[in-house]
Amino acid sequence: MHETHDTMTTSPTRAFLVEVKLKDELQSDAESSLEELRRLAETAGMEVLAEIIQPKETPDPAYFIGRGKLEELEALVSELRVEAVIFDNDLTPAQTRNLEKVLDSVVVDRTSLILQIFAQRAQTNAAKLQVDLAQLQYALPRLTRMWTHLSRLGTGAGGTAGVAAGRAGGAVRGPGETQLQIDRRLVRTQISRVKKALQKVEKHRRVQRKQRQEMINVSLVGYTNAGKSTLFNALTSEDRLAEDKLFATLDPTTRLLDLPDNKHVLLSDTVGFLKKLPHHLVAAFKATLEEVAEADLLLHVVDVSHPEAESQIDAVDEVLKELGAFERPTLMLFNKTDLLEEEGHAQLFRSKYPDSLAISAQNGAGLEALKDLLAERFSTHDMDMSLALSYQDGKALDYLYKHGEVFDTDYQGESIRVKAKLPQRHLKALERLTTNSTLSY
Ligand SMILES: Nc1nc2c(ncn2[C@@H]2O[C@H](COP(=O)(O)OP(=O)(O)OP(=O)(O)O)[C@@H](O)[C@H]2O)c(=O)[nH]1
Ligand SMILES: [Mg+2]
Repeated sequence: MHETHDTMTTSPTRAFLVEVKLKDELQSDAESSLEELRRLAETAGMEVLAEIIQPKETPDPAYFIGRGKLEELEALVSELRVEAVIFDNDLTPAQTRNLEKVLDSVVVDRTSLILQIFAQRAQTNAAKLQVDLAQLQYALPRLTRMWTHLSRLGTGAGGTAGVAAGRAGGAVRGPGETQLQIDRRLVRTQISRVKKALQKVEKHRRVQRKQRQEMINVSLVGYTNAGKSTLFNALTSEDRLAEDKLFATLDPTTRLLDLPDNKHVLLSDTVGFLKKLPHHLVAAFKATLEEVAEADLLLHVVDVSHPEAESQIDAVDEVLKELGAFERPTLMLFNKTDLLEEEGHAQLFRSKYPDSLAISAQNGAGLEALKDLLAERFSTHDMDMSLALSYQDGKALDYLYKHGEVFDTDYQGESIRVKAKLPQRHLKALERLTTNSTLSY
């Protein structure tokens, strides 16, 4: 008995992948999207037995896939003893249910697969809360649609699909509707509870970030599996989880990075991005990705050996836009150059992005050049200035001593003449402290 249980939990779910290539989609895009779905399924711990692509003008309203193809699929699913059929396309709850009935298997779409992986991988309280929020928000409209669907069938919905089927329903305020209202209220209450808990986490992070604001902040961003954590480890001698799986990293981590000339910056490793990343998930992760929106510099890591490198860059840019971080200064890092057969390949990418470097996080190529570049970039951040400082703004002088270099002070009647140098990122704070003084650069 015990043994059976063990095998059941350790043997991976037997999965079958399906992609419906709609009329505007290129065959090559469909193929690479399916390949990514395979990696997602494997990341979720499944074993992918087979896959099919069906070209189809428009989706079938009831099953998404065409009826003929569905019959084929049904035979394969039973022959291969498939436990989960995964669609690369987003399915409506009704389509999911219809398919499950015909195929006698669990049916999952891309969005819920991604949510599932995030749920499996969330380690910290913050990540768990964010995934919870995304899952609840994903569920809420589905409850509504399920109700619409069931009420149209004239059954009293029992909250979960299929329950209470056959009961007389369809009344404006029938028992089914009440149940649905209860379900929705429960989900909404849970959403606001999770949001409150998240606000606390955010507050804590904000305090941490404030402490870090005195430093230069650099964030690693990029497509999942591009090599961000490997680079983070190589640069900071950290031992972060880096593995050949999608979404190895969910929580941002920040470490001090030593640069030449005794300079230091803070480096953050963040969650990887993906094409068609569920909107709820991006929204939920916005809080922990504030480092990205506020970074002094983004290091956009690209797996330049990947055939889809170009479109992965675009996908990352899309998410950055959604996070309000697209306008941040960005250095492109073309990684995994050790895997390239032709050197010219990385050069081609570099010529498109002048602000870029070719590196290999694995064998260390280009990392010294990267550190030099960062040191150089941030050394030009100091601003020379002279001030006629009013005595009321005495705090500004303390601030200059603390964060910059004061060359000269001359105490005069009404004010103090000060010559100083201050890193650019402190200028705003200084300006707030010098409302009664004259500041010139
Ligand atoms: N050959 C080669 N492999 C690399 C290089 N950098 C990273 N890898 C490999 O690529 C895989 C993904 O690396 P990670 O560092 O986990 O990637 P990531 O961008 O942090 O991924 P997520 O956290 O999932 O978004 C691992 O198997 C690494 O060993 C490189 O320069 N060359
Ligand atoms: Mg990572």
